[in-house]
Formats: sequence, C-alpha cells, structure tokens
Amino acid sequence: MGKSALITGITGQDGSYLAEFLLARGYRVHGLVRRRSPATLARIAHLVEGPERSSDLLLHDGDLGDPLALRAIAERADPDEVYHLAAQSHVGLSFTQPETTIQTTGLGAVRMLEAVRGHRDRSRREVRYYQAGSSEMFGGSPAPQSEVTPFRPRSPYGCAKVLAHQATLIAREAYGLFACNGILFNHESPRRGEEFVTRKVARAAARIRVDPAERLALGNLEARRDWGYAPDFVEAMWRMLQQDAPGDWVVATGVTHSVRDLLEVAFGHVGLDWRDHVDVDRALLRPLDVDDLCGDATRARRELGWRPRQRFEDMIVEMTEREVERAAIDDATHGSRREI
Ligand code: NAP
Ligand code: F7E
Repeated sequence: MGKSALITGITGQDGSYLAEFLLARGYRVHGLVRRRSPATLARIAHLVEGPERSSDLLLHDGDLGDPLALRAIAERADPDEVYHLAAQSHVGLSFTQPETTIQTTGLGAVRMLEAVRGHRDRSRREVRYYQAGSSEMFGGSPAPQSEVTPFRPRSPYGCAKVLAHQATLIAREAYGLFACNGILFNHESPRRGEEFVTRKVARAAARIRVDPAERLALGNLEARRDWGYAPDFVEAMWRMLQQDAPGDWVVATGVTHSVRDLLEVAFGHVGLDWRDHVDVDRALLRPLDVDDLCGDATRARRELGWRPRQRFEDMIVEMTEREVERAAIDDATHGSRREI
C-alpha cells in the first residue's frame, strides 16, 4: 500500500502543485474543499476530470470554521501525512478583515491540529503534520531571516501565522505529534491568485502589450521580496515530512528583488517600458508593509537536501508568457478583456 496524504487548501496555488507532486509519487491524496459559489476547482480540474484525472484523488467538503467537519475528514481520510495549507492568505486583505484572518489562518490551524492529534490518538498510528508558515511572521526583523530570527509580524496575517506556528510547536512538544513548521518566503507561478503582485504585474504587461491605453495601478514599489517558484517550494514541504525527526525550516531562494525589478522583467519581456503604463495608487498602500524579506535557507539545504531550481527572471517570464496566452484566449472568447 502506498502512503496517503490529506491536503487542506488543495484548490489553492500550492495545494494544486502538491497534489500533482504526491500523486506522481504514488500517494492517495485527500483534499479538503470548501463550498463556494462559483466552484473553485479550476486549478485541479485536470486531476478531477479529463484524460489526466486520478482515481487516487478524493475530495471532501469541509471548512476550517467547522471543527466537527475537520475531525470527520481526518477520520475518513486516515492519512499518513497532513499538509495544512488552507488559509486566508492575502496580507493586504488581512488589514480590512483582521478577525476573519485570525479565525481562518490562526484558529483554523489550531482546529486542524486538534483534529489530527485526536485521530492519531484514536487510531494509534503516526500522522505527520505540516504547517504552512510564512516569512510574513518575521515582519520588521532585518534581512536575512533564518530559523533563529525573531518574529515581529506587521500584519494581522503575520500574527495569525505566528499563532499557528506556536500551536504547531506546542503540539510537537506537549503531545509528541510529528509536526513541522515550514517558514516559506514568497513563491509564485502561473497559478498564483490574481490579487498578488507578481500575477497582477504579469497579467497587466500581457494586456497592455495588446492595448497600450490600459493602465496598471500599484501600491508600494519599493518593497523587496525573496520570490521563489511554487513547484520548487512544495517539494520542500514533502521533504520535511520525510525526515527522521520533526523540525522548523526556512525555505527561500536567498535572492531579493523590488517590485520595480519585477516590473522591469515583466514589461521588458513584452517590449514595454513600465514607467509609461504604471500609476501609484495610494489606496493600494498597506497601513503597514514589510520592507525587505530575504531568506537564509542554509538549514533546509543542509538537512533536507533542498535547493531552488527556477530563477526569478525565468519565473516572471513564464508567468508573463502564460498571461499573453490567456489574454489571447480572453480576446477570442469574449471579444474584450476583463478589468485589470
Ligand atoms: P492560496 O492560493 O490563497 O490558497 C488558499 C487555500 O485555502 C485555497 O484552497 C482556499 O480555498 C483555502 N481556504 C481558505 N479559507 C478556507 C476555509 N475557511 N476553509 C477551507 N479552506 C479554505 O494560497 P497559497 O499561495 O497556495 O498558499 C498556501 C499556504 O501557504 C497558505 O496557508 C499561505 O498562507 C501559505 N504561504 C504562502 C506563501 C506564498 O508565497 N504563496 C508563502 C508563505 C506561506 P478556495 O479555493 O475555496 O478559496
Ligand atoms: O505583495 C507590494 C505589497 O500581496 C508583495 C502571500 O503569499 O507572501 C505573500 O504575501 C509586495 C508587498 O505578497 C501591490 O505591498 C505593491 O510589499 O504579492 P503580495 P505578500 O504580501 O508578500 C507571503 C510570504 C505570504 O505568506 C502571503 O500568504 O508587493 N505591492 N503594489 C502590491 N501587492 C499587491 N498584492 N497588490 C498591489 O497592487
């Protein structure tokens, strides 16, 4: 029998890549999916139906707000490994919806841990747990950030992730749960949500190439991020749960770029000068932002044997190319494109 895994957040960017990664390694994959209208299965649609569909993928309805449902799903899936990825993951939104963010991203993780620990105790077999931590937890701590850097979150999202991180440590130390914290720096892909800055810029560059009258509105152009590639990063999650002992690991590329650098690459790729097409909109500035994130992933390299493969420039070009294709499909289907 192969291993089985439960992924919360399977419909998100990372969940979709992780599902593909685990299915390719012979896992039976269970995914937690919340009911939303319209349905949000786009990123895993190819695994659910069509020629690539997998009979080893099983979806379960549930929501992080419902502890009974989480408990029932842990029982039904009976997984060897749990990857807890579901969260309200938008930092900017967490300022306008702090309570929802703390509920979903913070307490949701506490509920998931309790469901997994209860199942482990009842079934008397080991379950390994991964918590999707974030570089946002470092907030105001100067770069480079590693596992020993103090957490100084500067957003409700960062606070919620610190709560989830500490709850994971407590489950490990108090109850002996094999529970790992990944502290992942930004990671992107063509499947990134449209509201995050890399996808927003890639999409705008592709559309403005076709219609130079369109404008792109952005907030803070000076922020620096350590942007990696999501398919590389989900492999690090898996490697954590294959170790002999649980631990906490920073996953990052160690290279930092500004939003301006991002604009140079994406607009440059389609032959445009971004300065002619971008407006700074003060409404898009966050009440507090994190200036500079750059991770030191020495421990992950040494202990997990993990290293990033994709370079920032190549990733942004891939994302922009994908948006060029999407813009062409939008044009052909609708005759006009949607708003940026
Ligand atoms: P994402 O694309 O925003 O996906 C979030 C997932 O959580 C979606 O599947 C979403 O479902 C699900 N979800 C949200 N609220 C839920 C609820 N109440 N009940 C059940 N499911 C819920 O995020 P991502 O980029 O893949 O990131 C995965 C995880 O890593 C998140 O925890 C994020 O905070 C963390 N993280 C991300 C990064 C990054 O750069 N990507 C870096 C560090 C940490 P719907 O599809 O229905 O919305
Ligand atoms: O912003 C600036 C913004 O929203 C990056 C999440 O996956 O990574 C992500 O959080 C920077 C910030 O990502 C716009 O102010 C400027 O300084 O793409 P982002 P994030 O906030 O770093 C961490 C590690 C996570 O854990 C999160 O889940 O770009 N910025 N103008 C903008 N950002 C957005 N979204 N939109 C703008 O118009």
